[in-house]
Amino acid sequence: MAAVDARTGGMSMGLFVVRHQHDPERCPAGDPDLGAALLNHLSRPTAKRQGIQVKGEAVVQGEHTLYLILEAGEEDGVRRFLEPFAMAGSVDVYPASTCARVVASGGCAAAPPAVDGEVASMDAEEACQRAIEAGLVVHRAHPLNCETSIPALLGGVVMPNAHFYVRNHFQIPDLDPEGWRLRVTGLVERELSLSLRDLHNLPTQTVVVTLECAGNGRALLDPPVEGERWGLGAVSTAEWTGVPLVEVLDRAGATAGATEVLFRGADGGEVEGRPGSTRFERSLTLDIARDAEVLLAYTMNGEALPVQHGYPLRAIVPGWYAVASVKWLTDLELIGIPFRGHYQTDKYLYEREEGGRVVTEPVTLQRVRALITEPRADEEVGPGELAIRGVAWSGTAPVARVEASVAGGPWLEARLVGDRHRHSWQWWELITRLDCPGPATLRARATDLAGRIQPEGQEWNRHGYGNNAVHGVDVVVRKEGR
Ligand SMILES: Nc1nc2c(c(=O)[nH]1)N[C@H]1C(S)=C(S)[C@@H](COP(=O)(O)O)O[C@H]1N2
Ligand SMILES: [Mo]
Repeated sequence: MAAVDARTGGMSMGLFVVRHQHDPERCPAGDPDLGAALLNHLSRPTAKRQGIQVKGEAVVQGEHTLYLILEAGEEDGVRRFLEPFAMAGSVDVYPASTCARVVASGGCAAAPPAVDGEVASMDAEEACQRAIEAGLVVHRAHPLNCETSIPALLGGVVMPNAHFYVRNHFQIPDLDPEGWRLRVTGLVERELSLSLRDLHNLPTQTVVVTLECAGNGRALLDPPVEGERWGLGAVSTAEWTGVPLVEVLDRAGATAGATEVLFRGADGGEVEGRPGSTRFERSLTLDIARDAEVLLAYTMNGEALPVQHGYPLRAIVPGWYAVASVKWLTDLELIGIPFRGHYQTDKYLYEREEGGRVVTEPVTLQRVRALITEPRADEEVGPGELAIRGVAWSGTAPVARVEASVAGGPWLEARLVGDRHRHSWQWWELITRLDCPGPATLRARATDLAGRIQPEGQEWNRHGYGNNAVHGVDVVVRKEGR
């Protein structure tokens, strides 16, 4: 029996590897008519009519052996489709999977992290497969964590949703939009329970905001630190639409004792050092939440928020490291004491030693940073004119200046390109020259209007947050006339 996928209402498709072998004396490919008939039988439209998708086929040279990769609803259908091959020789059918699915289904020893309570979770294998197909660099399949590849940053103002980096602490919850509500509780005059439709009927706002994971650049730290091994692609920009948080807060009415708003996600599970199950939760003081113009977003780049980015609703906290932008929101709770949850006080702190003492400071605004997206690392360039391009952003203040340096030369001011959005990265370019053949390093650094500038070297901290050291890209200059 074919399985019916509850979510799509359609048939769930399985992957099969097929091996067909025949006697060299009875090779059907040697008979022009039979060969042509088999080719036609394998044609994609013919296969499709039988509910089969041919994903790949190859003949092992000199072995009279054919391998097929097929997608189909059921094994019996595959066997029926292969009858012409069965008449010519043997047919073996193997139910199969993809590498992404095997890894994501827990090929690794660890049990999959739980989703809190009775919340259904999205098919982890599917999420991972999609990320790979979109060209994201997967760091962990379960829960899914993947970054944007730097070359993919090239071009547009925003990142297409499929290329936007994904950072999850738990399994992706799959929330039913019908039953879903945003509850507003705690120190409020009126408790609220808002459906998606209620939210759609509230005033809307659209903003272009860059999200960056506080761990972006962690993999470059020396000595290495624990945590997801992010290169420099745990950053992306999108246009978000939703309801300003203040609209909801004003309707609920904060009572006199309320000082913070707690954002609770639907996802959760076990975390080290905390009993029971922990939800993904973060708070902001009410003052900061109002000043930062927090958005409750349900649209990303004009599309419904994708599941992995927080469907049906997420917070967007402009300018802050993205840990503050809680996905899969279920509750806003107004509280009167500082929140001390795991992701607020155990993690997301800059922690370093100063004079034999451990000092900590919470991770808040994105530090100023420029990335070079063009040329790419190890690319062959020139000699002659050279265009260096990239993005730059800062949570503290708008980007004032980007400078680039070529092969150890002086800092040259780059041109800022395109529209300015307060909380979006800024494109920049510098047209210069690079004439001397051989290896060369390109570097770029940004300064913001608050006068903050990127450090030359890393500022190491125990969890590897906020590493905004100057980005360098090594290229090779070709010899003249090649
Ligand atoms: N509910 C929930 N919200 C979350 C997280 C999470 O694991 N669960 N991860 C946070 C972190 S650390 C980052 S960097 C961003 C990533 O957002 P994205 O996956 O849409 O890129 O979501 C934030 N919001
Ligand atoms: Mo993050």
